[in-house]
Amino acid sequence: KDRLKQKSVVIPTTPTTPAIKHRLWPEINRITLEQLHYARLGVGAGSWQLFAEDGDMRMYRREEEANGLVVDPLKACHVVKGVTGHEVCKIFFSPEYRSGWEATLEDMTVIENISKDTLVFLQTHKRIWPASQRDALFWSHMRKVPDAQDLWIACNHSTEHADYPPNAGKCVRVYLTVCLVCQTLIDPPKQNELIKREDITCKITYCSVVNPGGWAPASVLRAVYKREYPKFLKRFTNFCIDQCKDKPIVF
Ligand code: 6CM
Repeated sequence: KDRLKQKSVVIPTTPTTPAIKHRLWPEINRITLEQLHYARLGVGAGSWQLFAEDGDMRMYRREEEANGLVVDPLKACHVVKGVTGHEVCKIFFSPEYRSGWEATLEDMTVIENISKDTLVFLQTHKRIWPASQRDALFWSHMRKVPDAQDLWIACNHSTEHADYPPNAGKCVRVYLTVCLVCQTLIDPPKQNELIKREDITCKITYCSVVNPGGWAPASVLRAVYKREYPKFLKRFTNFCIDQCKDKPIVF
């Protein structure tokens, strides 16, 4: 009887965040799960072309246009030692770290604090000649993936806000869907309390689709992406390593 009692633990399959009461929740939940599925497909299916490689980092893109604008989907994978998936997703999600790794950023404001795992951001990005400056308004959500081993996701997706209409000032609004999916691997396998940073590896998948929202010359944009995405992933992962070293491991 006691053994039966022990086994009847309820494992939540839907998140228990207070964000579930927010009007955006159905969209946040749907896009996050879609992005998780899309990231886990890898680059086997679809005609992904490798455009950057550095150590364990691989970056792939597909050339696509929508209404004459470049919207090339990007997928990248990387393997980083000494950090957990939870730590990496937390750093990607949290506003306090953003200026430490986001090189294209000019300004960032949290315009809505939905819950500790769900925020709405307004960001302005540095102007890239000869196009207009861009801004982005998006919700951002992070969660642990249930029924999987140490798997975390952070997902960003453009949204609207009555107080911040698009294209009202000097900026053109970009539209983005981005996800970062991270899994912690432990080698050699050990009990929790004995694990050191040198025993952990984080497998990262980053996917991004950005619509520039208005005129931007295709060749310049593709050249910018080719330069900026590898720079971002290297800078971001080095930032994570640096932030986490000498701190207790957060699984
Ligand atoms: O995912 C990344 N960063 C997140 C946190 O900031 C978030 C933001 C993404 C914004 C990406 C838009 C950048 C602006 C693109 C300008 C395009 C128009 C210029 C015209 C040039 C001719 O998801 C990392 C994003 C790394 C981007 C390289």
